[in-house]
Amino acid sequence: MPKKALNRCIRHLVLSSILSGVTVTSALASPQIVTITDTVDDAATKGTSAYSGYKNTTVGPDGSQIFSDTAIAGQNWGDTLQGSGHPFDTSQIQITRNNSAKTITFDMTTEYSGSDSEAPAGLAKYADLFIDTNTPNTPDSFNYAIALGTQTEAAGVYAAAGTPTAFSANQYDTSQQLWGPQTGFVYGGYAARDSDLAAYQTAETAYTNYQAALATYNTQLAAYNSVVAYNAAVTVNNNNYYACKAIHPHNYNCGSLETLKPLPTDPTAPTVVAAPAPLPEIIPPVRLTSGTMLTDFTVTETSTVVGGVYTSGQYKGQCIVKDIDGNCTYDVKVTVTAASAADLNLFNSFDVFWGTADCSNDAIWGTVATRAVEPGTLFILGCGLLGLLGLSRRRPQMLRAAN
Ligand SMILES: [Ca+2]
Ligand SMILES: [Ca+2]
Ligand SMILES: [Ca+2]
Repeated sequence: MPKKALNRCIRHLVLSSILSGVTVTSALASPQIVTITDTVDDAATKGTSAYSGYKNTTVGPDGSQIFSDTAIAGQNWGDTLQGSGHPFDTSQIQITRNNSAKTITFDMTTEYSGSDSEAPAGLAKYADLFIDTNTPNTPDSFNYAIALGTQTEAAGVYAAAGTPTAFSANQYDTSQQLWGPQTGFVYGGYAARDSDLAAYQTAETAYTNYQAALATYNTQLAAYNSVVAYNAAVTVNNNNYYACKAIHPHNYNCGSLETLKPLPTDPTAPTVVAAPAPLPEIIPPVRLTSGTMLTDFTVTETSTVVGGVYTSGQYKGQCIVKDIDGNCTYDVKVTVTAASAADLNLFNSFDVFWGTADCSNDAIWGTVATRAVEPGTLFILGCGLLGLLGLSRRRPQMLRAAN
């Protein structure tokens, strides 16, 4: 190692770079974990029409009540569509990026077992995962998908073909496409963030109040204008009466004076409130049907019962841990293994959507940022180690000089 380079590194704040190196070392060695909690609602749909009759007091693992919102006329919104025997609640996705193992895993905590027992048996499976690296803070379009292998496409990471790089509507199936024709089922027809729904509801309430105030104002204004018009006619009549009397003071029919009506308060127009902007909602993609599989990744999916199952006795096969509704909880673990750690940089910043099942009965979406290994930090790490080496070599020399 040239002495010049060593001195240059020592000049680069040896102590602080050692500290940085320690941080980078731990970042490299320990996995990075991001947890998305469920803050997305579904709109209940049955057949081809919005469904408002679905009510349920079931509480899922995340304490969510079911479809109590009515933000959009004719649609009921809520976290989860689930009823007795059909638990679908998903509470979180935990994403773990492990650069040294070259893996990124998606752990979904859900009550859904992965295969609905309703007819046609086993039709509903775990949904595919949809990824977007273009607009990681907005639930909109998706340019990558992780097929779990239980839907149409084989397990793998897929990229949208062509430009702009986002899957087009015919490259995946939505919950509406799959379940719309089957009128007997309730499914998630749309999905939106709770925050967007809340903002929409606030704007909708303000607009509704404005419309009511405007109707009241228009009624009051019509009454006011009616009195103004009446009094104007009375004034004309009375002026004619006085003019007549000036010419014919006696014994001439000049008609009679009329009485002015009291003028009501001049109404004030309400401040204009615009109609709410359309709710930023998406039709949930649930089943990838085409795309380009990326050969640098392999995908595996496992589903395990959280807390395990009884292996013997009268409860053999049943889950040991149940929630207050008697439902089991599953950890659906999707592991993406990359050919190289650099391939994982695809997942530096993205948003992810999961519809739980291909009926999107519980939509979950969130933004994820994981750290890449940057050459700059490696330089600092190298400097830190080099600095340590330099110090250990120099100390004896300094001691000798002192002697
Ligand atoms: Ca949800
Ligand atoms: Ca949920
Ligand atoms: Ca997006």
